[in-house]
Amino acid sequence: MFPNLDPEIVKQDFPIFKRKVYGKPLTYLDNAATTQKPRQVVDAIREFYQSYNANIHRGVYRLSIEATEAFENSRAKVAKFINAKDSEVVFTKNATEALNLVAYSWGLSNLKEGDRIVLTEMEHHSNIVPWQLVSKYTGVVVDYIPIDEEGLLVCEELDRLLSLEPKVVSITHVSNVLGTINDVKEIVAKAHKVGALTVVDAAQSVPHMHVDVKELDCDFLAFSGHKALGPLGVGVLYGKRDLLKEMSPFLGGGDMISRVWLSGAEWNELPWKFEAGTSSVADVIGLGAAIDYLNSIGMSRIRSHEVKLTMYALRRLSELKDLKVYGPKNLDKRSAVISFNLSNIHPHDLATILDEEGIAIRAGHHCAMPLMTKLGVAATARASFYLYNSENDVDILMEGLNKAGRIFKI
Ligand code: C6P
Repeated sequence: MFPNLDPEIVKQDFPIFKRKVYGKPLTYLDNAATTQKPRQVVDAIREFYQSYNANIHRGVYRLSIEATEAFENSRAKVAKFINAKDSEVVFTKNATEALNLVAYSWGLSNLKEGDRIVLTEMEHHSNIVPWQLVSKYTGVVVDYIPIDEEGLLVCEELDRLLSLEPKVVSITHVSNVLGTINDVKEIVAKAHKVGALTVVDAAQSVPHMHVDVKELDCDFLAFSGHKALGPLGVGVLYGKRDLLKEMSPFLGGGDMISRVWLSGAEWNELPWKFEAGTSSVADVIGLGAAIDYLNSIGMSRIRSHEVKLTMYALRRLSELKDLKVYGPKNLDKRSAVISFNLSNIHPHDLATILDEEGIAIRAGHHCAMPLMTKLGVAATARASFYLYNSENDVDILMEGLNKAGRIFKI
């Protein structure tokens, strides 16, 4: 057994926690939106620009060779992290672009009017709108698996929708609002039984728990580097090699071709076929450093730290009367994301009061408007934790919420 993770020690690796917000320490609880970056990631990016900044896959000179090696080395790290082959890891701008890549490149060539796609009511807009666009272009029908009172998928409805033999099942691994962890492995197995292609939005899972694409057996999986300690501007699409091979490119341009004539072009090998134009090289290298950092701590330690912290936060939040928490009660089925509403205080007012205390939470619809409609609210407040958050951060949040309660006289 590894010793428990000590968030106060972890915090020392994150320069941002040295700053003050309105003269107070920063209490950062918006990790589902983006995470802070450790010194090791910032250093890797600085090192690239200071020592070997060059374009990749093009130059035969030393700097370009070093940049290409570092870039491809990051790919290998990402591949190992999720148990994929290097050629199955495509770098994109973010999870959103990765999901759009599947919808456009696979969806538009393989779907036709009357076909069905299954999503869930808890999806982020990034896993709804691309499929709605595909529906507009092709006439496919989009079905949604409903959620129950606790924010869990209704299994009977999943089975009913699968009996209609959809061509695609695209679901989130972890909800960015409810924190629900879906049993992706089981859903993928069921979807494959009816011949559906499976897509997993892993934006909120890969940074927080061990995710193995072979074990899940999903066809595609998407996530963003910036939610996993990496820099903004780089995301990942994993795809099974045979599927990626058959697909047309998403974007055309430099680097994604092997030959071009005036009358046509031949595509590059995988994965470069899907990486048109100059990549965000420094960010990819920074993501590699982020993965090294996560590995040095260990994903299972991160997950167990978050489970304990979520349990503590839920217990402390339950002290507040008139506070409604959304999402599953069972901690095995929830991540370190807690959405809530305090009495009738608007989440934006709440977030503003907390901000004065140096506390960063998110308030709004969280890019999940259909889910807000289902929950019967316009918005929620949301605190989301990561490896550097501690019980002390939860206590500071509680003080802030108590202050808001006093201001609004609840
Ligand atoms: N959710 C949040 O505050 P991008 O923007 O492409 O890096 O990630 C999109 C995305 C896709 N799926 C899920 C489940 C997500 O949570 C997100 C991003 C952020 O909840 C920003 S809206």
